[in-house]
Amino acid sequence: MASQTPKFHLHTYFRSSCSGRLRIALALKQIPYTTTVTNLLKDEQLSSTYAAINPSASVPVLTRLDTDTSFSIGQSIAALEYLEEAFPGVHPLLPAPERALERAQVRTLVNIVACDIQPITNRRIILAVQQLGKDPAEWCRHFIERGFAAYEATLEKTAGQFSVGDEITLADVCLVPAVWAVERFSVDLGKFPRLKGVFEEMSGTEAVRKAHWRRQEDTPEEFKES
Ligand SMILES: N[C@@H](CCC(=O)N[C@@H](CS)C(=O)NCC(=O)O)C(=O)O
Repeated sequence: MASQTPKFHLHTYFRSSCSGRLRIALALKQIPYTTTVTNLLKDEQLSSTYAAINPSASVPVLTRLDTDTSFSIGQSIAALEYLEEAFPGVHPLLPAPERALERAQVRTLVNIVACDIQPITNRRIILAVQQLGKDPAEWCRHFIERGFAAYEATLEKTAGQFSVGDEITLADVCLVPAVWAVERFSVDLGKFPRLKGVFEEMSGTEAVRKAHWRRQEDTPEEFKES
C-alpha cells in the first residue's frame, strides 16, 4: 500500500513560545500543516470545547489527520519527539542514537527551557503572581535570567555553531521562542553571549523566519513583519 502523505494540524497562538517550538520543527522538517488559532488573551484555551482537544488547557496541540484514527498530542515536547521519531530522515533534531551523551546534552538544554523557565513564567502563573500583588515582570525576569544562566553555562561544554555541536537540535528549537518571549521583560541578553550567538545563528535560518511570532496569521497588524 502506498504510504499516505502526512497531514498535520496545529492549534497555535502567535505569541506562544511552546507553539513556536512546533512551528520551527515543522518548518525544519518541511512538514506542511493547517492551523487553528487559540487566542490566549481571550482565554479560549479554557473553554470546555478546547478541553476536549487538550485537557492541559494550553497550546500547542499537534494533530495528525491522515492516519486511520487521527490523534492529537497536547504537550509540545512530546509532539517534538513524535515528529523526530516519525520523521527521523528529514532534518534530524537529535544526534544519532549511538551519540548518547550528546542526546542527553540536547535534552538537558530542552529541559532548562521547558521545565525550569516556561512553566513558571507562563500566562496562568503571571496572572496568579499579579493576584498576589507582586510584579509579574520582575518575577519573570528573575526566573528567565536564572534559566538562561544555566543554559549559558551548559553551552560552555556543548556548543559549536548551535547549542550542541554544529547541527540544529531540539535545544535550539526550544531556545529561540524562549528568547522571543523575553523581549517583553527587558532581559539583557548581553549577559549570555553564547546563548545570544546561537539565537542569532538560528534567527538567520529560513525555518525560524517562517515560524517567527511576527509572521503568523494571528499576529496583530501593529506587530506584523513580512
Ligand atoms: N508543558 C506544556 C506547556 C504549554 C503552555 O503552557 N502553553 C502556554 C503558551 S506557551 C499556554 O497555553 N498558556 C495558557 C495559560 O497559561 O493559560 C507544553 O510544553 O506544551
